[in-house]
Amino acid sequence: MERTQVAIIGAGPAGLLLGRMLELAGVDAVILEHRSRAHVEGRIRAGMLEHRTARLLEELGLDERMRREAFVHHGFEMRFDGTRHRIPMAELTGGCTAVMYSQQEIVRDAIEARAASRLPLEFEVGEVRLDGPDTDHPKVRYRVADGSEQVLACDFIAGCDGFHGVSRTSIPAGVLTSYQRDYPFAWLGVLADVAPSTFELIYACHERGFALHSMRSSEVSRFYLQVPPDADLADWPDDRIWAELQLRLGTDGGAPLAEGAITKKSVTAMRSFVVEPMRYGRLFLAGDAAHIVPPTAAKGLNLAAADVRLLADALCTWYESGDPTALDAYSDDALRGVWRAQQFSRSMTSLLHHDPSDPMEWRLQHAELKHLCTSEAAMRNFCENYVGLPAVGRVHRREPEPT
Ligand code: RFL
Ligand code: PHB
Repeated sequence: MERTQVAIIGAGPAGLLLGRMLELAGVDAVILEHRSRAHVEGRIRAGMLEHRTARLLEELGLDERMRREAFVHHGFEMRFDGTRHRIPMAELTGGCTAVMYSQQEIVRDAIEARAASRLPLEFEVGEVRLDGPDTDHPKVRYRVADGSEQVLACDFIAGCDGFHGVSRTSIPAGVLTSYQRDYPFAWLGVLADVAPSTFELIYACHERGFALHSMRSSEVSRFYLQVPPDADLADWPDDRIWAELQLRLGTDGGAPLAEGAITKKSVTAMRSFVVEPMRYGRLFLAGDAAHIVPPTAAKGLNLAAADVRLLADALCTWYESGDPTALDAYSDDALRGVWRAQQFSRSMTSLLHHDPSDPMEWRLQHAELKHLCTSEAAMRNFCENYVGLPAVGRVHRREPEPT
């Protein structure tokens, strides 16, 4: 049987950033991931980092490529009724910016750093099972490539294995309360080999549905289109996607979007989901394992980073002093930020998406959009939520070895 201090399930952003924080504090951890490294590094997901998430990457020394390659945005644009409205986010929030650096790049940088530190990160493990998470001696059982079973004894388990992982579902029925809302929309996400037609993000509320123009680099654009939840990619050939983007993102007299080869398409369901508490004995849930937000406000990845910052602080405090207070407070502390982000993500989703079965909602959305784009107080309130909460939790550092 192997032993470690913290067994981390999942090598997404939550698991990898937690691993890095524990490394800096000198706490041992093993990360177990059931997919291959190529799969994890190639998964296209979120693209916008809040100020606090970008700062965390700096504190963790994972910012070298981000500093060179990311775009820093000071504002964004809202489009409706054929008109454009710039929201000067940084000006309204005391300088908070949004950093465009994709989740995939963060994952690559964190995996590379862990490999350089020669710390355990096992890919393609099978049949992960949690054994006694409510006892003082939890274990994780899993299968490795040759089919043999491994047992990892640990002090704590961090369930960072996303919405479909085993951690949350290992908790006995009745322990957790879950809250869920599904939306009558989905997002068709597209990557295209074309220079962005905008420097800042464009959010469009159109009667044919929401659209977003984002970007990944000076050569790659990212677009999203609201589609029905049962949308089939086969019904979305490239020319239909471009025609729809031109319509929804178009403005009166504005230049059309530059078009290019579409290299990836996928449909993502939209859901709000939270479980409480984010703990069961010595198992702590973090990131998508505990909560899902609809993607409109780009909070999913940022919440995952905020959770593990708190969790790492609490675990390191326990290892340094034996004090369990922060571990006991973890779930409540994390959930405060989660519910704040849930509320804003739902409200931004309702503001910008079009439900054709509800004409009254359409008029209400327009009243709110016009208010948002003309009242400084409304803009400031929106931006305060959009840029996210301040970081909570300390990044611990191992005492330097005496020389
Ligand atoms: P992740 O990224 O899902 O990572 C979990 C990891 O755990 C692994 N895993 C297991 N490992 C071992 N044993 C098991 N039994 C396991 N089961 C699962 C998985 O392979 C994976 O590597 O969760 P994490 O770390 O909490 O990070 C959260 C973010 O990934 C997520 O919130 C965002 O990506 C959400 N999201 C988006 N957020 C945004 O802010 N903006 C976006 O545009 C955006 N687009 C998206 C998204 C999520 C998507 N998913 C989940 C389908 C687009 C998609 C398609
Ligand atoms: C993205 O680039 O993936 C993105 C950006 C901003 C959002 C949502 C998604 O609000």
